[in-house]
Amino acid sequence: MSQPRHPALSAADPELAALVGAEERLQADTLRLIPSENYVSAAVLEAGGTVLQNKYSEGYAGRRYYEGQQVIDQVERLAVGRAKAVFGAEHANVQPYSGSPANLAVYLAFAEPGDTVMGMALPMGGHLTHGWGVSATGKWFRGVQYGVRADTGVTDLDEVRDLARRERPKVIFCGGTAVPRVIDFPAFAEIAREVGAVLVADIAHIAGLVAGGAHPSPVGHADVVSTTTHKTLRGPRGAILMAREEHAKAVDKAVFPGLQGGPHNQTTAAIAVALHEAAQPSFREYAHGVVANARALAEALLARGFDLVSGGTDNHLILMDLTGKDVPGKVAAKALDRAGIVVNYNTVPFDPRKPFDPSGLRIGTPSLTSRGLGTAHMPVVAEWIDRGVTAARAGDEETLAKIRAEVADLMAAHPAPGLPMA
Ligand code: DSN
Repeated sequence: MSQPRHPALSAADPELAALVGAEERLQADTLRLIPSENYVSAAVLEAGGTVLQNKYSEGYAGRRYYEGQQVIDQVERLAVGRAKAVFGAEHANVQPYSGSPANLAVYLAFAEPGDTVMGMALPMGGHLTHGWGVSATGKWFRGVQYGVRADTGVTDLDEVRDLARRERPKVIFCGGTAVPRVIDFPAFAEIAREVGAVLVADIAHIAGLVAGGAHPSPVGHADVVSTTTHKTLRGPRGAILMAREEHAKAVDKAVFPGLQGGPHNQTTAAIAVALHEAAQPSFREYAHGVVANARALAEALLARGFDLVSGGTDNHLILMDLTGKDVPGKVAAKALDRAGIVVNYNTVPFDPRKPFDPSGLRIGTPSLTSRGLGTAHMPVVAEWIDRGVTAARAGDEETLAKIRAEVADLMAAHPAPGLPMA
């Protein structure tokens, strides 16, 4: 009998081991199009499962509140040094537990409760933590929100400037979770400078593209750069805050002791590994491949009569408006899931439907590019989506099952990093 993939776990807790195995099979067999997800390498997985997790290390390298930091200090210094090198940043903090705490730390560093803050509205493609009402950031601060133009689907920088002049926010966020176009960091920086605001570039979605030179960098334009590490950057679930040197102390104090306790050292190690991978020439190819695939997929979808917000994409993400297809986003997303194609149902700008039952689908190419799929595969992916959406409208489960088998065949030919081979 062959050795189980997780022998200790299988022996100690077969129930949980079976669930991990089931998730591995699901990730191996399906076409994962959620733009904020990816496959990490086996090396990143290993680093994240090490005994580094046994160690407490509140504080920063050389200034800890716990002894026994001979190794952890080196791990954190390595991760910080690599973050600074990959992004060209003056300062980096690798301790935020994830994107939301990282952004909360930014508020703690640069604003007082009740201050005005500005960000892109969530239904327009922003993020909860950019001052949206249901988030602590919209409850504890006065969030004013910009959007996109109805005619172009692109961020309206005139609106941003007018709003900033009128509202005088302390902090301006740019970036988001459903932004298919290049973010104009120099333009945002000019607006922030004019009104005396701190500019925060949230590059969680595009960090890997920035690292690989496939999207312009905010470094040198934004005062603070916030990113998660597990999306296009292909690292573990975590986050990094980067800043100009003048803001280094404020950012560090806000993360610890302002917001968090001990850093998750096993995650710091895995971030260091991911950054090492991101510094390799092959990662540049990966980042450009993600964008090339997204463009090819957008073109193939447009050719099939799909309506895409902003008319296409410049990055890893495509926002599909299904209004003209006469099928709600959620119905389509659930049908595609049954067909082995994993997507988000998502609001589109000015969506007449509710967020939990919106008009759109959000898809992206980071994961499929990690599996080695290229532009030649994108017409096939578009065809599956088209057939899946049509089947969703018709309630045609037979077609969904056929697509699922076709997807599984292609996935078997393109094993995912970090997962067992079939
Ligand atoms: N949940 C992330 C996403 O899917 O875009 C944002 O936090």
